[in-house]
This record gives sequence, C-alpha cells and structure tokens, in this order.
Amino acid sequence: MATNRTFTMIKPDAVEKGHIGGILAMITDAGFRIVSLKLTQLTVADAKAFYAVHSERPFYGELVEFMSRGPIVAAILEKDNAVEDFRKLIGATNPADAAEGTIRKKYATSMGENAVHGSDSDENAAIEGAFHFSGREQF
Ligand code: RTP
Ligand code: MG
Repeated sequence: MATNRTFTMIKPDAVEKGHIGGILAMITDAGFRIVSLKLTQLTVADAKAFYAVHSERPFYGELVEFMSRGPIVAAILEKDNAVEDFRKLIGATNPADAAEGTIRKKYATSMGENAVHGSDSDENAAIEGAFHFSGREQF
C-alpha cells in the first residue's frame, strides 16, 4: 500500500472542550505521522468554501456557522492508505453509529458537532491541505 496523505480538522466543539491533546494522541497512536499542524479559525467565507460541496444541503447554514464559531486544529497526516484508514479511525458521521475505539465514538456529541473532519479522497486531501498550509509548512 502506498504512503499517502490525508487532511483533518479538530472541529470547534472538540477544541472548546479541551480535547486537542486526546485526539492528537489517538491519531499518532494509530500510526499517522504529523506533516503539518496549526491552531487556526475559519472565517464564514472559509467555511462556505471548504464545505461548498454541501451548499445545497439543508444543514449547510448550520455547518458553516458551527465550523467558523471558534478555533480549529488543522493538520496534514501521512500513513499507508491514509485517507481510508483515517476515515476508519474517526468513525461514522453520526456518533450514534460510530464504532467503539473511534474518535467520534469518544468525542463527538451529535451529527453536526462530531469533533473531527477527515478527507474523503486523495484528491480532496491535497486540495484541503493546500487550503491551510503552504509547501514550506509541510514536513
Ligand atoms: P467531514 O466531511 O466533516 O469529515 O464529515 P463526513 O464526511 O463524515 O460527513 P459529510 O457528509 O461530509 O458532512 C460534513 C459535515 O456536515 C455535518 N452534517 N450535519 N445535520 C446533518 O444532517 C448533518 N449531516 C452532516 C457534520 O458536521 C458532517 O461532519
Ligand atoms: Mg465529508
């Protein structure tokens, strides 16, 4: 399996509750290498652009408001089969359906406030990583 990269955000709900350290520990314990990392905040325009794929969905306004309401942690991660393995590590979008041992099972509180983001393809991982980090910030 090829070593490749994914992109994640620790969402505002988890940052507010003090779970940055716990979530980063689960990520590194699962074998992901941190390529880039920062505490930052999405503007409303950033959140709209980042989730533009969902612009026609009924939850879009709520999602944009939530994702821009406070700081997030943005990170690029590297591992064999990174995108798929990270989606497994974070668990189902709805924490009620998330498997034991997943980040969302432990830290998410609802479908909307679900603690972490994970890219859904190699192509989107590259786009999303470049949204937050310059080449010089990728190690
Ligand atoms: P993400 O992109 O954040 O990793 O989440 P995901 O792939 O598991 O889920 P996706 O379908 O891409 O939805 C993006 C985010 O929108 C919020 N959402 N709310 N209220 C709802 O029905 C609803 N559905 C989705 C969640 O925050 C979800 O993570
Ligand atoms: Mg998604």
